[in-house]
Amino acid sequence: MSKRKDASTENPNTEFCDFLMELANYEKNVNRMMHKYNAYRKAAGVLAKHPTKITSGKEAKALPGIGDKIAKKIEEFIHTGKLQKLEKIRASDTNVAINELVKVTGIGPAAARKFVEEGICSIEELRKHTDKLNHHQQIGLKHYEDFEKRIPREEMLTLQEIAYSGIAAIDKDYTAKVCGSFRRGAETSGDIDILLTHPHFTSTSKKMPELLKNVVTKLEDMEFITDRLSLGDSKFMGVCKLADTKDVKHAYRRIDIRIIPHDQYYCALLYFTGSDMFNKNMRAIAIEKGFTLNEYSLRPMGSTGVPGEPLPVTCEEDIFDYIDMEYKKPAERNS
Ligand code: 8DG
Ligand code: CA
Ligand code: CA
Repeated sequence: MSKRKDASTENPNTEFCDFLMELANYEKNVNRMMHKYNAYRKAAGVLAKHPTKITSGKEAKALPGIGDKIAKKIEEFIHTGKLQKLEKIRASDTNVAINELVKVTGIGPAAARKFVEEGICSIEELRKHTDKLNHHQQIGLKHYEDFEKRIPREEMLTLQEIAYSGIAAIDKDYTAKVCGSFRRGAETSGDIDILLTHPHFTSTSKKMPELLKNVVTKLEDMEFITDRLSLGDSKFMGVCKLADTKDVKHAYRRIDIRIIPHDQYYCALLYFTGSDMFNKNMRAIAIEKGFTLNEYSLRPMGSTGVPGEPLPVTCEEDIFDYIDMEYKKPAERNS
């Protein structure tokens, strides 16, 4: 049986998508212009789905999500094989340095710029100045190479099994679910995203931070979680790893665990399954239909523009039903 082709080789517009994503990351990491970041990503997403190779700026502009400015860039790229704007961006040492430093978890655009201003312009330089890094950034740097690697689905399945068994051993009433790209069926994932809920914890009950802390401690005792990056009442960010055998050395992996009030679980499950482009599109549809949708709830919008009470939701399908959208399985939510 032939292997399924890589998605990138199937996309005739890969070159356009690549330069749009490079511009997107530049706007996010260097300029902190999230609107531009989102506009470039949206255009790249539209082109990634387009079945034929775009042959002019005009053709691109006819697609939803592609405006005048992006169409002009596509036109320039078609005619010259490159983009002046991108050449300039790549020629700036500051831009290149910021783009490198933000790859370390815990270093955002602002921290990266600060390091660059202090003359710390590369991962190698950072390693000489670990005293300037906070705990999260130090762990991020320590496992930098591992965190850059994506996690094969096979390994995700093993990681899931260990996490689930640890959680069930504390209290069988927990519900835990690995979401993110894994739940969408991805062949590789960037990290492990676990949602946790418990019937005793609801949006109207008191906070129950021990529900999350107990899970983290248990997974540490099992030597599954190896480091904490941050632990709040509702969100844990950390590091985990499979036990090495004499033949196999495993990589350190990023893991996020969130505890969700029981009545908000399905809105959170939908949100944290993503993709985030899918979420943006679904939220826009919800607004068109007179609702407001976020990671906590789905609420009807009153005529005064004030959202009403959260609607009862007992599964993901309910959310699609309310906004009159055809149900999409997680594997169909990749863009
Ligand atoms: P990956 O880890 O395999 O690279 O992809 P992912 O699982 O889809 O992305 P993620 O960054 O781990 O985020 C998990 C889900 O959270 C994502 O699929 C959708 C949701 N999400 C948004 N917006 C954002 C956001 O701004 N940041 C993060 N971290 N997650 C977001 O919808
Ligand atoms: Ca993920
Ligand atoms: Ca994540």
